[in-house]
Amino acid sequence: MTYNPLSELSNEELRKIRDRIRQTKINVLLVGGTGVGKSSTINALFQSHEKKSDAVVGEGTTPETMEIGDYALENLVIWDTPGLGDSPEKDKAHQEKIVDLLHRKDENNQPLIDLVFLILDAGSRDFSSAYILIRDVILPNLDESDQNRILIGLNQADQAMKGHYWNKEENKPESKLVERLDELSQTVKNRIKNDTGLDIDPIYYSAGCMIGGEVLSRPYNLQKLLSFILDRLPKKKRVTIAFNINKNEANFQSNDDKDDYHEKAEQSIWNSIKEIAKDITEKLAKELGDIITDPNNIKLAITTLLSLIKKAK
Ligand SMILES: Nc1nc2c(ncn2[C@@H]2O[C@H](COP(=O)(O)OP(=O)(O)OP(=O)(O)O)[C@@H](O)[C@H]2O)c(=O)[nH]1
Ligand SMILES: [Mg+2]
Repeated sequence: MTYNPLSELSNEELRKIRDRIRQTKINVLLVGGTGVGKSSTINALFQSHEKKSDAVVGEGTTPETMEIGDYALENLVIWDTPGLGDSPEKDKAHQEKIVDLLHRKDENNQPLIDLVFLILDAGSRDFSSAYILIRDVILPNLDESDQNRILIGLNQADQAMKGHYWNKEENKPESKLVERLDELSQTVKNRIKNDTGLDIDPIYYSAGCMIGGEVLSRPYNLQKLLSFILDRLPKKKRVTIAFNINKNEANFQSNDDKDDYHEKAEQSIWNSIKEIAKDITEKLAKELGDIITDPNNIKLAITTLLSLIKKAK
């Protein structure tokens, strides 16, 4: 028998938690120039998102995909806006779409968009259209209380110096590239602070690159990115992300060592589950709190809970 940290919870309690999670939707608005790696980022982070219709229809999908389809694909909505910067006319139309989305409300009359994820290409020198987008399009259309909903990613960290100083074997930047990436993050941060007064720390990462099944570069700092995404979502919604994470754990292995991003994300998801439980009963929240006295058990508790919830249809 494997150890089940949640064996003391009743089916009734699990069902209630499941129903809350099922009712939750996360909407992410993805913005950025053409080819910065918006699609690659989403595919690396999340479970076969682009196969949404396949998974829902169920034709030719594995049972696993179907299972996720029941929860994840219905619960995580990515608004992948077409790349900006192609032409002024097209940009104007895209901007209108962004403004419209930012003003939409969900069924609880809360802003529909939980997170605005702006992706930049770390290899680029010119971020002027991104600065304009934040200053003139995104910020004026967000309530002041929602300004922490913006996340900036600097993708293609491996290519920030045209591929130089990227240690392929260890899959991480050499010190010269780290310096460049830190400098770049600081420049973007300062500029946005100057323009808008907003404090945002951009995260540099690589979504990785696969062409024709061949891995040309592996993902980097994705677990860090994930933990920052979780941080910016409303607390009770964070657990929903857990259903959507890409099962390919290798994608999340290489990260900078400034923090333990796996632990951070697990903690965040567990707290989210406890917040949901608190809404059900204080007693349930306390039970969950009592279950985990050893932080090393959090991961197991989350996995167990998620699989129990999936089974308890
Ligand atoms: N080396 C490297 N290549 C990357 C990375 N991320 C994306 N790419 C490559 O960059 C190209 C563009 O990536 P996409 O994900 O299609 O970019 P996009 O932003 O969705 O592009 P549009 O939808 O056309 O605006 C692809 O060839 C990717 O494989 C990365 O982190 N490193
Ligand atoms: Mg794309």
